[in-house]
Amino acid sequence: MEKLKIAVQKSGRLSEKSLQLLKECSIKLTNGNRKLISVSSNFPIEILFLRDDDIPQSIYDSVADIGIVGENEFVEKNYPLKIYKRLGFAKCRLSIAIPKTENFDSLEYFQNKKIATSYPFILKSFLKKNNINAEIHQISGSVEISPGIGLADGIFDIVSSGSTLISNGLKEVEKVMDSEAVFIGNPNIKTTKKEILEQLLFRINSVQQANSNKYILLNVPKGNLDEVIQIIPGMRSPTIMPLIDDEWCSLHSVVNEQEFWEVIDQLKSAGAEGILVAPIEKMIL
Ligand code: PRT
Ligand code: ZN
Repeated sequence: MEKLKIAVQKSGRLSEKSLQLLKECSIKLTNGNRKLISVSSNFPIEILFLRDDDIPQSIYDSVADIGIVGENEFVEKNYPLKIYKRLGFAKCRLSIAIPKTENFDSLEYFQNKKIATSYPFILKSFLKKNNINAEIHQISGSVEISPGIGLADGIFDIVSSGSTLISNGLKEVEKVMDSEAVFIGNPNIKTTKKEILEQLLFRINSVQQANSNKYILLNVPKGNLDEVIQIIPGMRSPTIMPLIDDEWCSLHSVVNEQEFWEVIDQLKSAGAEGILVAPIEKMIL
């Protein structure tokens, strides 16, 4: 039977979350110790473990059909591939930073300066768009030390908390792009594989929906029911169950994680008691 080949980072910041996502999609992988290839025993996919830098090309060369990479890597490599899904983890940004003692007014600062980076393509496009004529010095690791050792005037690199910049005496002066893990693939996957991909994307959507929502149960005085239903309408409408005390009833619904604390406060003010909140494993709309 045909299998969809998925390239996943072998080891690094994306690996664990990528495998966890597949697990949450109820996909069982046999070879857990991450050799080169792992096959699923209950879903028609094969996982190829690669360095993240190699994932876009492996898809372009049809070694894999789809893969999980940081958006930065996808944009940098610039292959004609497609983002099938944004995955919401490994969030970071790509920024330009300079020594903290320097004064910075505008991008003009970089005219005829030297910037070190591992992302020359993204930087070049950004500088061109802003009419800045700077020299790009491409290096593959420890970019943040280049200004300190006189190799460059500034750097263009991934920033997450910002602590690497601080510990190297640098300050972030321009954010160029945001990045997160993305599911990329060949835009022209053949039909049989496309069907598997669609099933997989359906599962990922259910997992993402479930992760961003909570199941909520609460007791409400019957007289306040209308008010409470306004606060949590539920997916279609909430479930109401009788309680032995017939002045009260129990209401079951779903709330979005983002609105969660605000909703809880409103429910308490509307007389709700005994509020229970539980995680949802899968959610199919
Ligand atoms: O071995 P392989 O080539 O597969 O891995 P890698 O070392 O190239 O990549 P890896 O595992 O470090 O990162 C994979 C992807 O995770 C990146 O392409 C980004 O999309 C994403 N990501 C998210 C990050 C970070 N956050 C991050 N903080 N990638 C790198 N960093 C580094 C950054 O380079 C800098 O040195 O962490 C430092 C900055 O962190 P802060 O918190 O100090 O700002
Ligand atoms: Zn890499």
